[in-house]
Amino acid sequence: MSLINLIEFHRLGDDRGGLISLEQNQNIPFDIKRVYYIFDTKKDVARGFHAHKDLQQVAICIKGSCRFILDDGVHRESVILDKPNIGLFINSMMWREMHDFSDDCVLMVIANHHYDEVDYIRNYDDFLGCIKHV
Ligand code: T46
Repeated sequence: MSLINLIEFHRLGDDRGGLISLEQNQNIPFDIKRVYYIFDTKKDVARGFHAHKDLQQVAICIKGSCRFILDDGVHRESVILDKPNIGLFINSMMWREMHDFSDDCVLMVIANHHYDEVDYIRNYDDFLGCIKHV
């Protein structure tokens, strides 16, 4: 089974412009507790390099593009996000890296919990250790 789980959002725009609506437990598959966005990124500076013990998220590149790597400790897959109507579902216990940000990238992330540093696993070996104990 692929690690890349994409959600296609219905486009509600018309000849005045684009419009996409995100609703909890409708096209976003969880209760929405937090939204954050990453911008003013640098092309050669990668981000992420962590997993979350419990957090589920949907990442949407609402402008520009970036590349995600997802890694479940066994398989590693890559996907380019470059469409505002496509969301990448990122489950808990999934190592993620973000690379190749375009200059104009705006990456919006919807999360099912408030920010909690305790939920992060920021060391890859620790992540592998946790996977083995699941
Ligand atoms: C993720 C990927 C896709 C907060 O205080 N509140 C927040 O809601 C977030 C997301 C971050 N922060 C703080 C924690 C760090 O001191 O902002 C700083 C930068 O966060 P971090 O280095 O974790 O950022 P990224 O871009 O590596 O990862 C982020 C999310 O943190 C993470 O959950 O899955 O985007």
